Amino acid sequence: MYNYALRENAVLGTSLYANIVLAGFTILAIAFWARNLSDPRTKIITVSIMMVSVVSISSYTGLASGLTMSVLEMPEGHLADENVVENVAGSNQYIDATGVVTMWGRYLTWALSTPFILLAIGLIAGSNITKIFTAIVFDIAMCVTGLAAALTVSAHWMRWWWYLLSCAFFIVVLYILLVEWPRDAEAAGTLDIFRTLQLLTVVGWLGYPVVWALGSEGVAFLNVGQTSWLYSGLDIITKYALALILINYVVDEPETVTAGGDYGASLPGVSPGDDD
Ligand code: RET
Repeated sequence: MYNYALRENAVLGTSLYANIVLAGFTILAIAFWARNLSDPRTKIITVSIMMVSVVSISSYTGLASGLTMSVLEMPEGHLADENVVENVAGSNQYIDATGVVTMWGRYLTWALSTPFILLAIGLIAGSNITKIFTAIVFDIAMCVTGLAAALTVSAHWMRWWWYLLSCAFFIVVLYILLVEWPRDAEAAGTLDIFRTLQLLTVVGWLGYPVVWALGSEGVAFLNVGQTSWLYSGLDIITKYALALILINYVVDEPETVTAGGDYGASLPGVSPGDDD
């Protein structure tokens, strides 16, 4: 796997190595920048956003070592077949030409990294545990059904049915990001930073289902290397850029994030223990 997918395909290889370097840099930058924070709420936001890069460096190491990618025999007529032949030129002794390289480790590790993004944004917005929990569980459901879409080989329609399910769960996450959390952030006084994080997240995250559909696992308009670079590019925006912007804010204005006595509540007058 490692031999033909990475050694023979520089585009694919660099899409992974670039992220290992950036994730490492982001972890160190966060540790350095946030070293003087003392408030527990700012610290949990910091650890949460640092975990995104911790998962990411492990995830990309898994892909780069060949551990979490496989060649799957797609259902009859999958359009990526040609691309695969092109990708394994010179080393096709390793592979059946109808197989498609599937980086299933990505979908698996998104289930572990994206919840931390939502936890950090939800806490910045001063939202309550109900909404944060809802966003996170539907996000995990989205990633796991995305994994199922990528790994299903029994029929094309089955792959796309998983894809649709995943999109349905994604809509719940988008609803919370677009409708619920802005109200909470306004009440908490963090609307300015929330708007920036919301824009990066909503626009960035919408790119993933588009790349899946156009990529080597969907209609195969893009080959494996192009698909992987697009995911890696989106990861750079939605993880590292977002983390650095968020930490910069938390370090500059820890008192806004602390949100006073209403800690975690989203409605005026509701006590934190009285979560609806
Ligand atoms: C899939 C395919 C099925 C339909 C949908 C998807 C959405 C994926 C998203 C991923 C976000 C990943 C991030 C990773 C950073 O670590 C699984 C591609 C809706 C939104 C932000």
